[in-house]
Amino acid sequence: MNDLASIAALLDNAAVEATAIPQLDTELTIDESYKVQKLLIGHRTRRGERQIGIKMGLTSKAKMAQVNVSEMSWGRLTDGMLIEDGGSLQMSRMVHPRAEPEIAFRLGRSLKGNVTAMEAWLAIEGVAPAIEIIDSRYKNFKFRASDVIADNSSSSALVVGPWHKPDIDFANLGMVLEIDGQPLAIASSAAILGHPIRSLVAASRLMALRGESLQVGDIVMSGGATAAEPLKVGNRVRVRVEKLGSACFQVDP
Ligand code: OOG
Ligand code: MG
Repeated sequence: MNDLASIAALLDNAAVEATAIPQLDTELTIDESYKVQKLLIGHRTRRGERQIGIKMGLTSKAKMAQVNVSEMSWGRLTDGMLIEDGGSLQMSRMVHPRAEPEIAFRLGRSLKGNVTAMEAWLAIEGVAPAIEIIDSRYKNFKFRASDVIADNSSSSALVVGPWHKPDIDFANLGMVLEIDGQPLAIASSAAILGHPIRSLVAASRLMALRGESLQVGDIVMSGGATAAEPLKVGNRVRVRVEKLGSACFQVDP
């Protein structure tokens, strides 16, 4: 199947029905994959969701190794994906969700194309500890770079903790992902491309390749610092980030 609109409809349906589909049978080009992603988000916006920013994918070695894909990518976030800090994720709406510890940025200025790390830093209005819940629509999280980009880079939900001014040095902060009080994944924010600011620089550059840019107020998730952990009903999930505090949610049926 290479009709991009049908692939988008298939992926949207898999997300709505919370049922996994096999990896796409044809390998799309990266350009086609981002076109599918855009069509896919169109299904969500027609249902009343609003885009609130983007998430970067595969910005750490641990993440690349876990899914065996080493091409950095991005996906779109909507208000329908937001879970309030301390809130709940509904398992019945998920296929096989996993949580990963991230650093989130909120922009006070727009960013477009190739920018320096300093320009990216000056655009940040807030930095926060965050958890991304990814939920690949593909069976067993098995995908190529093109498949996962078409599937909106596995975007499913996000929880953002307290916002801080960007004058906190976030280059090398300890990050812990806890499930039911157990620290399961531990890393430094430096695991994100050596410095999380590079993820924001890359976001601006990669979006420009698709004719898009970051707007004032956008949230950018910088990517998981560790491998993602699978979730079960009843789990209480928390990320703690040195100096930035924590964010948490629980998994309801
Ligand atoms: C792809 C999405 C990767 C991240 O933070 O690296 C991602 C996946 O692992 O399913 O969200
Ligand atoms: Mg992520």
